Amino acid sequence: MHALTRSAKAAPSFHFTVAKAAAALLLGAASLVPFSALADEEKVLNIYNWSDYIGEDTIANFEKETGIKVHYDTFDSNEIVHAKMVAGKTGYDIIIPSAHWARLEIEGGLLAKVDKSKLPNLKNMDPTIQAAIAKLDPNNEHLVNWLWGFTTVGINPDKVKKALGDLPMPANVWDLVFDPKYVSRLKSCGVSFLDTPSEVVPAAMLYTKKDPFSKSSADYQDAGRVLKSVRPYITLFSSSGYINDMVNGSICVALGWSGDINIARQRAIQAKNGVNIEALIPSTSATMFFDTMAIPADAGHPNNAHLWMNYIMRPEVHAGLTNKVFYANPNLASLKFVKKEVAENKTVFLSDEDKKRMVPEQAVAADIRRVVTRLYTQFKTGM
Ligand code: N2P
Repeated sequence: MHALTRSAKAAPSFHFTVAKAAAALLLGAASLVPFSALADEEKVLNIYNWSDYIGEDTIANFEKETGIKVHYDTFDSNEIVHAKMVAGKTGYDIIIPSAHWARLEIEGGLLAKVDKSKLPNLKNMDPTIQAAIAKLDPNNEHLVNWLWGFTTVGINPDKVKKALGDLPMPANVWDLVFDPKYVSRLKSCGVSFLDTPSEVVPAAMLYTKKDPFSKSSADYQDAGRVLKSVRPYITLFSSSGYINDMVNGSICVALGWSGDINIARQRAIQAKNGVNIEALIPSTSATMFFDTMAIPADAGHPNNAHLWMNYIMRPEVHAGLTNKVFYANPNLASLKFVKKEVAENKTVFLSDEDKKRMVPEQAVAADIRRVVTRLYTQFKTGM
């Protein structure tokens, strides 16, 4: 629905630009007019981002400064963005998929290369993170990191301890969501799983000590068994609403994303409702994601998209994202603008030691994506 609205809005600007280019050609002036001048864009920018994933005044400040009107839509899984990108004509100028999904879009020719001459603030980016993303986007030609984090378990420790009774907290936090011994007890206080195959299945793969992005379909069988064994105890599938469900106490355990769980924690603190929430760092392993800004190849406002990317990479703007949503940013120069309690939160900026145990998310080919989706659907529908 959103995409349709957006396409309809974006269409005139595209035709406008084409019409201008055609007029310039007719005048025989094309060779004299640089493309950037031809692409004198209407002051609009269409952004498609994850929900709960932006700073307090990130958009308002950009609009004020540039006079560009931002249209902002949200999603809560890579699968949704990818399906829209494959269908084409999304109408978006900036999308923010995880790098491993963006990789598939790069391979499909669906993303434009960034013009680095328009992105001087790239100098602020952490070379280690740039290098990690370059494994999926050689030379960082298409993607600019927005934020990064990891998939993990969030708990309400008071409710969890009460529900577990005589069973002590497990050493491996993943037992709380993948071992029926624990999950069956936690059902009474509410257990939530992310509603997305590409996050839940790799977590279950790690639990069975398999490569979470294995290319061999046989490797997925154990994960399927684990998921099936806990299905009766899951009370909610959610990739965004679970934040508030943690805050209001209707779930006590979530397989979720690090920052989202910290957002829930912050909201409960602000609400002073007596609900404690903790993001856990698995002592075993977890998948780690890099969500990245990218410009669809058919974007109607690529200049505005570059202005946005460069704006985000300003130290205080990037810090503003982290301060609000508790995901780490890749901007070394921003760290002095990150609030002390956020900078010191080890579930936001992981220690090097914790980071070493995490597995960066990888792109998998279509046949494996089908295996993952089938397995997840069977799990969710209880087949
Ligand atoms: C934002 C969740 C983004 C993390 N709510 C998943 N890439």
